[in-house]
Amino acid sequence: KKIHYIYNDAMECMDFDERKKLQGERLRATVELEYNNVPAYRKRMDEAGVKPEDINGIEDIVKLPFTQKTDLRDNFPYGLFAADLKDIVRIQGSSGTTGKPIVSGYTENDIKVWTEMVARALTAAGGTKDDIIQIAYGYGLFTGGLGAHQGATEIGATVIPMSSGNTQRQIIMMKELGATMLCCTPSYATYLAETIHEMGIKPEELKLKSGCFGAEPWTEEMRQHLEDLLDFDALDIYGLTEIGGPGVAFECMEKHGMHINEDHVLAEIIDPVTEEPLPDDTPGELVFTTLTKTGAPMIRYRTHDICTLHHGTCACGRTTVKMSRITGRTDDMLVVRGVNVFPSQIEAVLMGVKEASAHYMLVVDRVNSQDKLTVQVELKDDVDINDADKLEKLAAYIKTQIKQTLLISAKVELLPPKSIARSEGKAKRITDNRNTG
Ligand code: ADP
Ligand code: K
Ligand code: ZN
Repeated sequence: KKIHYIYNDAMECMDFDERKKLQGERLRATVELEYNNVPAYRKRMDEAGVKPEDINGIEDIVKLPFTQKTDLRDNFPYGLFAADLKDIVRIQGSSGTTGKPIVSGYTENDIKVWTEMVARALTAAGGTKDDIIQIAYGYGLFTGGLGAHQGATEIGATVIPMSSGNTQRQIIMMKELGATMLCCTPSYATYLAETIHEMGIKPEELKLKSGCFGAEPWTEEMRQHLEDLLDFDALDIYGLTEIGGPGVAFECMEKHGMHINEDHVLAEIIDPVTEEPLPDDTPGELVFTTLTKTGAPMIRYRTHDICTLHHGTCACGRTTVKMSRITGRTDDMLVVRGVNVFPSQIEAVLMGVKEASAHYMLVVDRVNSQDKLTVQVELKDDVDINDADKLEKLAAYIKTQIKQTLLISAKVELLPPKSIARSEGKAKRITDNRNTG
């Protein structure tokens, strides 16, 4: 039987109607704050003919205009801040996975809120003050390192602030210090786990019991791979700089969707084209409105992340809405000859092929005005790379699997073990050569 720990019962297990009321009040306050302090958003509301008085409950959110990533760029750096700089105590920035960097500002209260969101996530992963938490997310402008650090400190755990990189040293510290939890990107966790095995260290020589992995899309198959390698619980954690960093949503031990911290953010799913709200369990673009942020609040911020929402009471006792894994970000979606492809779909296929390692790259070229997708698959150590006949059959098999699952034809290129660059942060899974001359 799974054991569930909850950090803030009152907020995480709140009655549905009571929460809606709280969200409605907080939404109104946020809209007032934006209207009065952020000229760019006030202008947008005026153009849409909506005033703060029109917002009397969460149903009214559909009246409000969206905020886009381009708005953050156009108003860079401080144009969308609702607080005076004297009340801003921290700047964090997006890691710049796609395009120009953007920043967000946090008041003292925003930091408190964010810290508690991560504390809830770590608690759900079984974290307590008896834990030794190794943080291998990068520290810096990127929210991963400091976010996890603050949350781990909040629950009273012993923090090892390793930051990312220096893989051998990470592992020596993990073993010698007896780290019980690990926080980093899932791709770095995979790299660490595989290196642990290569160093001849057995999972039972470590004290790891769980880990919170996020900041990039990953799959159920990747979870299985990680849990097999390290014999622990690998949980998903989600967040983004614009809304408050990691901890916006997190998995409980049910491992079936991430609980959204609904007392602090309001989530919607919309059709990215028509911008109409979509019902539960229907995939669409995730949109967030912050409910308690005062530094740089965001109203109907379009994340470009694709997932589903599901309301209900979870077996863990939480009543907060759950979001599914992110299948991909629209920025990362490849359109190959009219078919949408996310790296996570290819990952799911490859993880089912026993000769394929967890490392891959999608390369897109335009040849004679036709898109061509090549899937580079790194082979596992034990595959005989000199057996040309076997490799040819294997490539054909993977090609068929991709065709059957994604309905696209891709060229499959098998690469020798260790030939694809490892990631210490967010993995790069796409090389798009189409617009580079
Ligand atoms: P960026 O990656 O855009 O430079 P951030 O560092 O703020 O900016 O990262 C936020 C983004 O990372 C999210 O919008 C989402 O695309 C991705 N992300 C974060 N956590 C997860 C997760 N658990 N699963 C999938 N994607 C995630
Ligand atoms: K300040
Ligand atoms: Zn749950």
